[in-house]
Amino acid sequence: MERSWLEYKTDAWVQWCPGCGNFGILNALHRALAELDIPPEKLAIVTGIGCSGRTCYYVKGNSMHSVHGRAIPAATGIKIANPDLVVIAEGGDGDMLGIGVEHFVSVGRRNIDITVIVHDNAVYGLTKGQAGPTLPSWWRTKALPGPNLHDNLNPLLLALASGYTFIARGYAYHVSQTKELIKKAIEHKGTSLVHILQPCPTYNNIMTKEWYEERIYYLEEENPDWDPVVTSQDEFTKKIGDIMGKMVEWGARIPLGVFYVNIAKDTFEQRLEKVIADYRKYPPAKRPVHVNGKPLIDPWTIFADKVIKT
Ligand SMILES: Cc1ncc(C[n+]2csc(CCOP(=O)(O)OP(=O)(O)O)c2C)c(N)n1
Ligand code: SF4
Ligand SMILES: [Mg+2]
Repeated sequence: MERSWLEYKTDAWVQWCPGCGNFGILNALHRALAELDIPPEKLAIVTGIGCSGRTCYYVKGNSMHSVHGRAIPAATGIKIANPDLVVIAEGGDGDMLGIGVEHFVSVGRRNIDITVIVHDNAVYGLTKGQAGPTLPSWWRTKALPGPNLHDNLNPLLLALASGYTFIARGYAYHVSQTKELIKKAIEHKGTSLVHILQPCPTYNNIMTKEWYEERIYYLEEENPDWDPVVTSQDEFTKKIGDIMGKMVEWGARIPLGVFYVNIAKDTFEQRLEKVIADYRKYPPAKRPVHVNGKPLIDPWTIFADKVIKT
């Protein structure tokens, strides 16, 4: 029997402003999990801090509300400890691309099989609308005392340079298209990014629903031959110019869809298997710690040389 997305909904009161793009992202995630038939007990969702960070309370599964910018390292630890789980790290533009940007970069070098979802409203919503790392320079959203003096970074290019092997962009109010992107990202073996443009009607009075909807288009609709899949270094060299060309397109027109998929790289789990023979069978979370109640390891022997003898 097919699962209903309602199985992933919790009873928690959703504390977002009316009209917030986060509602669309949450619904897309619920529907993606249902369509992929992921049992809640097989899901681990880790969020950062921010309005977007509250998502972990609204999705049924194993969840962790981590520290600001630290969803990715927590998700990495969970995935390495138990590679049978579907692991999602989720947070805002400030969380993932500001305070947590070093983790956003480092996870790409590992190509660990987790999905990173960024809710990008270009502001720090929870703390009342300061400029986020994706707000263009000289723009002044309504809570700023003056124009933004920082340049904006490009999350897609940063992910590509960091080694992510799946990179997509969606739009929060297009629930079914965003659901499809999240499904593809979860199914991909390796580190995947779904960057989601998310209107914040309370603090971002420039990048509104109307503003986005005048600009967005889907790559495969305009380019029926669009093929973002790379299976070898040669194919990477051939295709990367077009892929990066689409990644930098931003302004009058903003492309959405899957930009890049690399299936030629080992995941971190595969790399671990090469050095730890029984890693798949006994990952850290499944290693036996006792036989008939008798610990296999005596903790006192581990710490023996640390114990101060009096
Ligand atoms: C270490 C630390 N520094 C600062 C804060 C304050 N803080 C909470 S959320 C946030 C930014 C949220 O912005 P974003 O990640 O874009 O999420 P949004 O609220 O827009 O979804 C900040 C600076 C914090 N909680 N912890
Ligand atoms: S402040 Fe913005 S991002 Fe936060 S809940 Fe309200 S509309 Fe959404
Ligand atoms: Mg934000």
